[in-house]
Amino acid sequence: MIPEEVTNLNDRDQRTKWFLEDRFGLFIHWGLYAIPARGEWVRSFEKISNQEYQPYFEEFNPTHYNPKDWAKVAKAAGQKYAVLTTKHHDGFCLFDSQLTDYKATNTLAKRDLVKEYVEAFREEGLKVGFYFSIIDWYHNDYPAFGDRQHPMRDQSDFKDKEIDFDKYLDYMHGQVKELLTRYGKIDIMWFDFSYDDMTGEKWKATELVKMVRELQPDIIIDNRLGGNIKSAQPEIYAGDFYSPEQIIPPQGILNEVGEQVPWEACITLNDHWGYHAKDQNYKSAKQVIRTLVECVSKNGNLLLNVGPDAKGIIPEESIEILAEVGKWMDRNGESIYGCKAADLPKPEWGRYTQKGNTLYAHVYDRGIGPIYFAGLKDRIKKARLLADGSELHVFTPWMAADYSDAESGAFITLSGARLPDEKDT
Ligand code: JFZ
Repeated sequence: MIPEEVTNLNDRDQRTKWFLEDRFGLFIHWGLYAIPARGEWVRSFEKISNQEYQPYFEEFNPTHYNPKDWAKVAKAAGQKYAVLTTKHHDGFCLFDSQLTDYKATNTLAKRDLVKEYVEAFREEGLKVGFYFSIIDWYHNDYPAFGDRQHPMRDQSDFKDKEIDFDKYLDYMHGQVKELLTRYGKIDIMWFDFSYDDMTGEKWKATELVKMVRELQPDIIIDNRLGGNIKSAQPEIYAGDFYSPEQIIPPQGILNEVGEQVPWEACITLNDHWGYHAKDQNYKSAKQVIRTLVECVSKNGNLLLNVGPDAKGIIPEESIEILAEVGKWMDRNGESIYGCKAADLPKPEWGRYTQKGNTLYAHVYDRGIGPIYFAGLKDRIKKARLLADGSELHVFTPWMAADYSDAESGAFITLSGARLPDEKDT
């Protein structure tokens, strides 16, 4: 019998099955902060008071918001799910919450932007996730951060103020209930985030997660409510997947008894989550593809971020990168979807992913041609170039006995194959 307050890992395996097959999703950071255009932390970093932030609320008017376009971009990139910031740390709600006036409905947008997002992405056949900040710089009963280098909000908003944190928790739980009752089936709940002693039961996390599971039995939840997802008996609020940020865990994620923990790396395309007008430090499509391959080669997912601008448009640079990634996915997606780590050491020339008996070799360093497959002598039935299905020659050189591990290895020759230019792959 598994105690009620502990995650049943078999249930978690069931819940995360689709997620670990889909492998690639779109993260969308969008809110009032798109107007100052210096990233979603601008309020905190620049110590902007509620009053000084207010004009952004008053002018917010995303005339070009058309989530059908976003969904098409994601779909063409080969992404299978998306996660949208329904509320970020600044407290502004893209949805029509009945618990606050600080919401899109009361801006010039005059409507529930989350609803349109859900409908558009569903229509393209993508799974739908909600990012929801448990930190709230706007709510009167949310505590200030103390003397941090980056205070969560301007301390002047707080002078001599008593807060009633339970009131905030009611509000926060109430909004989660709204999000999970009004938009049909929701696939991912992405809470963000616990810090210091603000973690776990401080959020009444057991109660919160029980409600979430009651409302959406199949939903998967990230690990940012706290708890220890790597425990052999994780708290029920420890979540279904680990959420490394801007890094790829070098060995994937195992729990303390050596079992795989589902994980998803979230990564920005430039150096900000929210729209930043001047940040041009974009990753190339090639880097993104390699990042995705690396995640899958370590049993993880990639949630790749875009930050639409104040009009609701995804930056052109991001769209171009995603389109390029999509071209690769179109021919090579088979080596991503439903794939996992191979039970072989990482090869010198690149990475492996694997699905059943099929091994996918992602070759980054072609050397002079023949690629060596350690340990696979007599185990390779045939070899094909995934991009065009053409035949590749498998061989063991006649002087194989001269190589130290020649007994166990095989070569596949790439000469004659129609390969992309090496600098593009
Ligand atoms: C959080 C947010 O603050 C950020 O704006 C963005 O939404 C990102 C996806 O998530 O950033 C974090 C959260 C947690 C840690 C670091 C950055 N952490 O625990 O180290």
